[in-house]
Amino acid sequence: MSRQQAVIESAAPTESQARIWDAFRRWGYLQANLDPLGDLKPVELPELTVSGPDADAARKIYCGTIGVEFMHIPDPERRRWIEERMESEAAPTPAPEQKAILDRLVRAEIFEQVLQTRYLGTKRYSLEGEAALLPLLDAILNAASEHDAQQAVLAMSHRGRLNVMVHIVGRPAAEVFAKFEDVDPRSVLGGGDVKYHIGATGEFHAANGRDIGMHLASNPSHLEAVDPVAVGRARAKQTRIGEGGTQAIVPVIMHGDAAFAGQGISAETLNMAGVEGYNVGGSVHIIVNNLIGFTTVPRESHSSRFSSDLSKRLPIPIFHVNAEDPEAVARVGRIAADYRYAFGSPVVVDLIGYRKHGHSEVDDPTITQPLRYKKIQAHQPLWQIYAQKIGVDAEPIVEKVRQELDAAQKEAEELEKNPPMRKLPAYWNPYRGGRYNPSLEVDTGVPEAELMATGEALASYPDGFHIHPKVKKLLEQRLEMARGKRPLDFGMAEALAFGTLLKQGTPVRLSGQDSKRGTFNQRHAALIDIENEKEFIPLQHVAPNQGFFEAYNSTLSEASVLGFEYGFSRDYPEALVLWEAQFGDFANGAQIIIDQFIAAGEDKWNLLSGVVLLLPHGYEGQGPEHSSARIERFLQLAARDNIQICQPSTAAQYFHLLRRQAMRSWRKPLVVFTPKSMLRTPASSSTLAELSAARFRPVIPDSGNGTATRVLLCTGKIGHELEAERKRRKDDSTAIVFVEQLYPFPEAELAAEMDRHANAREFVWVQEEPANMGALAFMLPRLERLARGRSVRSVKRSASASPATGSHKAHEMEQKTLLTVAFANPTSK
Ligand SMILES: Cc1ncc(C[n+]2csc(CCOP(=O)(O)OP(=O)(O)O)c2C)c(N)n1
Repeated sequence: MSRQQAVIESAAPTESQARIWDAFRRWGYLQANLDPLGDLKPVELPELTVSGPDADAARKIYCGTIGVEFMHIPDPERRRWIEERMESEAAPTPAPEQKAILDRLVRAEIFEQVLQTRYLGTKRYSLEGEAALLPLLDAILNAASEHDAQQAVLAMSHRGRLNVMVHIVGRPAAEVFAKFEDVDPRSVLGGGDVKYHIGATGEFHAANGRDIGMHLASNPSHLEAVDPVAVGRARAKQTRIGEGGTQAIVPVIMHGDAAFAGQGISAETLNMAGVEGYNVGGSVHIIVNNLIGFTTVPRESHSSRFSSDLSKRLPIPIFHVNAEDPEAVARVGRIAADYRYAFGSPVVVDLIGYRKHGHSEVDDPTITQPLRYKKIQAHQPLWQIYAQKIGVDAEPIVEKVRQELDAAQKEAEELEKNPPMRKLPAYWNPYRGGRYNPSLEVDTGVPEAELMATGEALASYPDGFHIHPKVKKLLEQRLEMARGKRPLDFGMAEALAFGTLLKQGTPVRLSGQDSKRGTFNQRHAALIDIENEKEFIPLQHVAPNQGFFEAYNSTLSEASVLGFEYGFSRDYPEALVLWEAQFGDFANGAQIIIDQFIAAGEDKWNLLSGVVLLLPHGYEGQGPEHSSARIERFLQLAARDNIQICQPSTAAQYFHLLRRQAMRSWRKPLVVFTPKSMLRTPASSSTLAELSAARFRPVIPDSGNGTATRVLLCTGKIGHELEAERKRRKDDSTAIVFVEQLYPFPEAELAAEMDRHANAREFVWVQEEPANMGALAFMLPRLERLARGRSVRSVKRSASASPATGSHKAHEMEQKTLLTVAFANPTSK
């Protein structure tokens, strides 16, 4: 019998009783006893100033050390579920469980103390003050195991990370100590990462005797950036499993209170939770809430009482719990995990404790929070408080843990190198990273008959499907393309690249804003029945045993969606995973993901990804914000073959580039500057023969016989405009060379083409972008090297603070001048 029922003797509560219970369910959390140090004062509420047996019972439940926010959830079944769990008598914690909790609390704190004594003056971002995180994770993972969880994808920032690595992920303490010893600095010269950012894998031994595989994601310092990455990884792992995937794989994401409230990417990631393409059956969020961020107090960190408030935008529960009541913490952990499994919903646990030391251990917090730290310094560690409460002498446990850690430290000194804390899953075995070499290349051409058959499938839809007349026309044109009766455009080339890869068994996943149709009306991956809006996706019907094809319109976010797709690619190396920006310049909303994961992930963590970024780029007079995907920024990130940066100028080149990305064993992020106007220009269209020819060409040589006296070099759409201008001028002394792959720099191919033009007196880099943008700064020194003393010039727009003019007419004048200057010939008199 629930407490509520015990109090309310009649079967149906009276109206006033119902009102009392409703008030406590709704507002009780505002008076709950959540802060161990008492700085978070209860809110005075007239609704709760009631007395009587119902009020007493409700107050005990909703204003104790657990405060739950759930009355904003519209679904009555979910509210009832929480009421029942909250209002049923909490069984007393059995003695063995109490012992287990105590053991965890001791381990959490003694581990930190040992690190503190041994490695004085190094940063470790202690968990002290939030030691209850360990029993919380225990409870969540134990409950998840009851629901058949096989793996958990964990993400967290610096705070308590080393502790979690050892006590939850299951890495030996000796490995963590070895990182502090930093025994072999030469092995990581110029690379690697600090110990509180690297990932780890291991096993969590659940109370029911089963193991859960642990994957703690590597993350950068940039707080919360790892959130969507972890969720994307979980989704990939779930996709691998198929049915039952969301049961088997549970994401658990830990946050700092300041970061959770302040970083937009937390909100963006939560917003994806219920959206089909990104749903993971609910992630478990834990705010490790020490009521401080570095030196900043909550009232300076967020505009609301709780850092968790942004999660109220979703219909999901938030459990606040006082970190100094470990039994309540464990109870919340169980309820939260069960809720996730019952409804496939995210849950938030706000674990409110304190931070024992400064932001790091070398920081003095008494300068900025003198009063709070006076309290903290006088405060007993949780294991002592809890041991007294349950009447157990903890000293023998402390002694045992100290001995174990002593032994681990001796072991660490003997470890020769920093050991890897992570083992990659077997599905990574066929793939490699590192430096490029030409032996990695594979043929990507597809026989014409095969292209035709695939094209036929792509233009088909079921009988009775009511197709939109414009789409019908497009499909008819595609059919003509497939039959060799019409040149192939970029849209068809992409569909054929996907279709032929799918037939080979390669899965394809594409997401981005409006990516199903395509921003420029060019893709139409999903056909929509005009009578019932049902979808038909031809790429899901190209062959019986094909790879899966998924295309999703994403939420209007760059950072979280790219982070998610990067994460997905990390756990699905055999799939072609693409993220598309609406226009290329919007990619800067995802700059943290690009800088910290995509460009630097291999260097820092030795983790590979083959994620593809499709970034529409090109100067077409659409204004400052729809012209540039910022080629210059990607080139600045390029080093040691970490990424590929390409701009295919024809449909066939795009086809080969996409297939190459999936078919080579080399897993490297690929940045593609994709076309807008070029989507449909005849100059960039291709023939079936070009799609069946062997490979992507990093450099497209000039079509002439090598007698030109000037060579214009360029990338992308401007090359077609230069060719048209050359034709108009009937100029036969100028060669035009397309650099299709900017990075890794195609040195051999470009050198061969430049050398072939033995009569050339000058080489001119021509770009649409202003002088401070585009590939200019990257190309010039390289061209100078390859020109062997011959002149190298450049033609570009004047340096500019914004990428392009807002006036279409001004754009046209500039473009015309660009072409005129490109053909002006100062060296021939
Ligand atoms: C995006 C970003 N901005 C700034 C920082 C610098 N920084 C590191 S920790 C920290 C405070 C974090 O506070 P909180 O999220 O409450 O976690 P806590 O350290 O208290 O556990 C800041 C500002 C960062 N790492 N990332």
